[in-house]
Amino acid sequence: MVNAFIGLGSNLDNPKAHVIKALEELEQLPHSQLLLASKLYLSKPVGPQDQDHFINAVALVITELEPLTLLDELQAIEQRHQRVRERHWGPRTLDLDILLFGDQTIHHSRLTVPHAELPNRDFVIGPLLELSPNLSLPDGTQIQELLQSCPIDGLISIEA
Ligand code: ROI
Repeated sequence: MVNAFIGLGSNLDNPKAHVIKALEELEQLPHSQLLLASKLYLSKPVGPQDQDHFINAVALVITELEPLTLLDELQAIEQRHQRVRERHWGPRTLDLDILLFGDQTIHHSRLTVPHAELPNRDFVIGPLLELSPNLSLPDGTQIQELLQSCPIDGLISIEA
């Protein structure tokens, strides 16, 4: 059994509803249990600025699935949300990212863990710290330390 942190994000078609529904779908993952879900956060878009703010959250799942099987399951959930990706770093109905998979480092054509952008994204670091203030990356970096190079900027926790 491995603890996996999963990032959720949406900025299209009632983003809050997409994220809440996705959290419910994470509860149904096979051979897995949803342990914790962060609050929902309103965040400024990273990438092109001519798009709406995002709703972001992070979930902690304990799973028996292999990382690529978990990825398949997450992509199936994205598909059910009719994920559209019109342009690189553009708006999306639902993004589900494996941020951390236990203390594993994974370099695969389909999957990089820890998520390559984790250290640069306050909308991931904030909810991770909410769920697990003493969390560290496989290389030993404390998530707390990431705030020095990636301060929280305009991340607002909202009522679900
Ligand atoms: N920006 C924010 N704030 N939240 C996201 O989830 C998010 N996801 C993305 C891009 C387009 C890079 N920007 C984002 O994929």
